[in-house]
Amino acid sequence: MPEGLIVKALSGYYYVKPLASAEENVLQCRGRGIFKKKGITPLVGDRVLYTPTENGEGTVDEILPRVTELIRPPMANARHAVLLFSVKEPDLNLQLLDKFLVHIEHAGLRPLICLTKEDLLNGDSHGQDRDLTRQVRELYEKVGYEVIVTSSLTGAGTDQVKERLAGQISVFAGQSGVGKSSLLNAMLPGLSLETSEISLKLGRGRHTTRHVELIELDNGGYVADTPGFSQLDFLELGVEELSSCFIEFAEYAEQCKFRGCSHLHEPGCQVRGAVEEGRIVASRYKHYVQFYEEMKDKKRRY
Ligand SMILES: Nc1nc2c(ncn2[C@@H]2O[C@H](COP(=O)(O)OP(=O)(O)OP(=O)(O)O)[C@@H](O)[C@H]2O)c(=O)[nH]1
Ligand SMILES: [Mg+2]
Ligand SMILES: [Zn+2]
Repeated sequence: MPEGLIVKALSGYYYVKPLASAEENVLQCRGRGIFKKKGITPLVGDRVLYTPTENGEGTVDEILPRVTELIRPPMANARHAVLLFSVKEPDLNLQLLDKFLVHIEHAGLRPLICLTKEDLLNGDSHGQDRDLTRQVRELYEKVGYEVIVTSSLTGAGTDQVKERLAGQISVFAGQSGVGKSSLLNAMLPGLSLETSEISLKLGRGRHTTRHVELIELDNGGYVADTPGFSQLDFLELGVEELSSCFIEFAEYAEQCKFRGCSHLHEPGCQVRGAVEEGRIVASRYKHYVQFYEEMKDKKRRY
């Protein structure tokens, strides 16, 4: 049975790209009946074995083991998550950035942070926005993440992002209007994903990009452009797992006086000590506490 990659899932069909030869076209497939019975859903990003059928379509017969799995957007085998946040329009939202990072760490993907629309800083005569952008970049680099500042208009940083995506499946995530589709268009000449003005988006209250689809880059990478989400919740994440998703807490958490320290009130908490000494950034710790309370709240309600 030939092997393929699901690049799109829509209305009960899976679009499978044959992996044996680069020339073959994407094949429209149904999933085998047994999947439904067993409650298995093939996902975009799945490597599958398929059988071509007489009518020019095919069936997905087997799903190969997954390396990673995301619930929202529903996709498998993504290695990198590119988190896009615009320096302006919409304004940077660090709480949301930290929330994305928690989810990405939990799912086992490698985050890459992109601060988009760098060109908008040029109109900033006092340099305040530019300073803020620099501070944010330094903040997250200190935590241990890679940060790339980009502009789809000038092309700044776009090659650098593209290089990171070579040979792997990645997912683009970020609020509606931060420029996910625009950055992909800038990285791939000839691609023309639909984009739209933020004012239109807000007016319609919906996203321009509406389904998950893998886009093939010319360097062996595949990227899923996703509908931007502005809200995430923590249902699938246990509150006791939260602190390990703040990667810079680890070295201090090991030395907390109590095992299973929540880093909120316990005496001898080294994480809180590190915050006080400025070794852990205050905004990160503040968001940790907010998320912790949010999760506790939810538990009580459900
Ligand atoms: N100045 C400037 N504007 C940009 C840049 N990138 C995107 N935009 C504009 O920002 C708006 C939103 O861009 P999109 O690419 O549609 O944003 P998106 O993140 O794909 O949005 P959704 O698909 O709704 O999630 C459009 O008007 C773009 O022209 C940039 O680098 N600089
Ligand atoms: Mg889009
Ligand atoms: Zn602690």
